[in-house]
Amino acid sequence: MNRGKHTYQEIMSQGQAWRKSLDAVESHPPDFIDWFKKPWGEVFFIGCGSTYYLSLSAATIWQSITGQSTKALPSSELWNFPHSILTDRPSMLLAISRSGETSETLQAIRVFREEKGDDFASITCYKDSPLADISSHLLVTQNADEKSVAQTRSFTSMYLLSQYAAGITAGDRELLDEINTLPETFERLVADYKPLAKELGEKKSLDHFVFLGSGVNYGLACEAMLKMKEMSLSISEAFHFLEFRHGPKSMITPKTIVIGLLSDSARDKELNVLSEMKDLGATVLALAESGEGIEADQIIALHSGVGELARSPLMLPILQLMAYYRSMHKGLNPDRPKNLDTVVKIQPKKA
Ligand code: F1P
Repeated sequence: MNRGKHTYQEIMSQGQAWRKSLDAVESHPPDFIDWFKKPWGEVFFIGCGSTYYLSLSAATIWQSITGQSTKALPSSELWNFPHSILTDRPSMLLAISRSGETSETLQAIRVFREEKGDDFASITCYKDSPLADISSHLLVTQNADEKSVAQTRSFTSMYLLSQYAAGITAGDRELLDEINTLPETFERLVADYKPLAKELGEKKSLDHFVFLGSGVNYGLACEAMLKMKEMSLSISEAFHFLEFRHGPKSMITPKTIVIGLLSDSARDKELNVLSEMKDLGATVLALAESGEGIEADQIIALHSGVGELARSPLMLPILQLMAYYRSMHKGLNPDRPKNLDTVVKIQPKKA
């Protein structure tokens, strides 16, 4: 058995997948840009698991640069509680799904269409899927489909397309130019920090992984937490940076590693949290644009040269690798995590 072969290949090919997806949308821009630009009263991003976490970060970017009021929700919330979510304001829905087959996402779209009509768009990795079939406004990644259960290159490629969609909607050429530099930065980052991902992933003395992020980085902290759980069956949690002080820090032991995805906007406050956790005995890993002024056990300096919204996909690859190496070191198969399926399909109850 070639344990972990697919996961490793999918993580390492992310830069190429990003390049292909960006080149494809830039050479054939979607014909519904004007529809994106309508004066929506509310924009909703939905997804499940990884794609819900993607939605959290994508919604932050969308609102920050388009100015449209934007929320992210698990698909199941919109499906089951539409009246506590939808209002009479003109609303656009953006559904994200790697497979394009997840029942909750398809059901949420059905409910949205019943309540609000056909103003929805989708981002997926599969152009031949039930989601793609019903979506007249569709963005599809290139070379980002996966054999593994846990999303890696599919996540970041769909996330890049959401950044692209926000950029064209806002007419923000700077953001579009910035995301175009990410594939190259990815290659450098992985070359520089793969050994650190292996070292930390294989550290037997760690048994509790805490991922902290705020603003655009919160959804990414959640996704890193999910990767560690799915691939390596380790106790992992994610919190908004400053929320960690409000109770969860009581769980810190010498076996805890606190991994901080630092923003620019709240950097000083986030650094204070990391110092405090270090004083409480945790190992601290910081990911930031630069390592200047950071006191941590280890630092991953992105040196992307772009703004915090554009650079955010770069937070993930080294953390995905850390989860991969931990899984391999524990003798598990990261391609096929325990108890999980690639797609969750809810079967109707038999009468
Ligand atoms: C979402 C998802 C994944 C998870 C698992 C089950 O699927 O929840 O995040 O890792 O594989 O499916 P999708 O709607 O994005 O295809």
